[in-house]
Amino acid sequence: MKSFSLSFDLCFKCASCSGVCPVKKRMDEFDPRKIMHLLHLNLIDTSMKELLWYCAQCGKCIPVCPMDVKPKEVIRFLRDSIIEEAFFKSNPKPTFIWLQFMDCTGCTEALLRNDNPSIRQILLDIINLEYHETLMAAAGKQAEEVFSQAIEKYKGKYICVIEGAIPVKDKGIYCKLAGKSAIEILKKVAKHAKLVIAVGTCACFGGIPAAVPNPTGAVGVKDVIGKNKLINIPGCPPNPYNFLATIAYIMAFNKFPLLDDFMRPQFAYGGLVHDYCERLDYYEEEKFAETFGDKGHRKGYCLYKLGCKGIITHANCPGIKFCGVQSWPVGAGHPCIGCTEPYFWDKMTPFYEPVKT
Ligand code: FSX
Ligand code: SF4
Ligand code: F3S
Repeated sequence: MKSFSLSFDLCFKCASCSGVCPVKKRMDEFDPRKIMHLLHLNLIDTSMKELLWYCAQCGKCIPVCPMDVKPKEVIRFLRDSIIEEAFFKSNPKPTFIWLQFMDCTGCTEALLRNDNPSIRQILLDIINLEYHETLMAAAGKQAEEVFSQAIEKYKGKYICVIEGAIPVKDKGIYCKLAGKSAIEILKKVAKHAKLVIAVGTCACFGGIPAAVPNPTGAVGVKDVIGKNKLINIPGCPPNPYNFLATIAYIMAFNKFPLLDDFMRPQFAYGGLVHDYCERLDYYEEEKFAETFGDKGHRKGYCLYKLGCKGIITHANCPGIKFCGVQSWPVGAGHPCIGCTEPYFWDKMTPFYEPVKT
């Protein structure tokens, strides 16, 4: 905290940061200059703390600050401190029941690779994970017993996480566990949950299993249980940071974050990938990579002509990046394929052709 006190103390409120901030352009109440000012005055209240979640961490504020304050880092530090307190001081720990239906397990794989907190900290210090088919040792009858007992013991108190789509065609026969359809299981577990989180675009909107011609009638969680107590965290796979930041928000402020029309937390999915992208200047200068491996591609030019869908995709990938590797699809040289949007497999294809704007 000390080194950051020094940096925000230097702010003389020139508002250069607020002038370039893409989040401020979208929502006036998010104002980095004001946050630095209130910090200086030691006047950060709860509503200001909630606003910290909205910083997309794009870093556009850093080069424009004449005093080298780095508002992005100050905000990240404050937000991480609130998250840490919410996670490590919660007693009892929140209980999770995690189910997988039609999926590739990439959502779980992404969470396993999270850093800060690591999966070890998540499992041992932060949550009480009662049931997760990929992570638990139990199988068969033993697993079924654990599942039923967990629902009974934590009735009305557990958080249910759903990964993967639910096939509803032909009475749901295309995905069954222990003789029961995914539809039946989802309805039962959601009924007694205090909150349902759909992780991954498959669970949110049907994702890849729902791609045309959708032979199994795959849908997302909302189409089976409705919107009540549901939050969607899409992405294929989703960024584990957005999943954990949503849980931390609920624990810290005892309410849901604001959601958009697709039940996605606005703090994570309110802005466009394009607006936060580090290649935006090249887009505006019309400097494009024309083919993979050409001079423009090697120089890090904009990937629009290679099919990038960042212009129509809502997500915070450029700033938050993934799992401690400090990279993301465009950062690694690949166009965004729009994986956080409903029906991306149909709507965003052909993936390697420019989107019509
Ligand atoms: Fe779907 Fe999750 Fe894509 Fe895979 O399990 S969101 S196919 S990365 O991982 O459900
Ligand atoms: Fe936008 Fe994609 Fe170009 Fe980035 S690479 S500026 S997201 S079109
Ligand atoms: Fe997905 Fe595009 Fe982010 S492909 S991971 S939304 S950059």
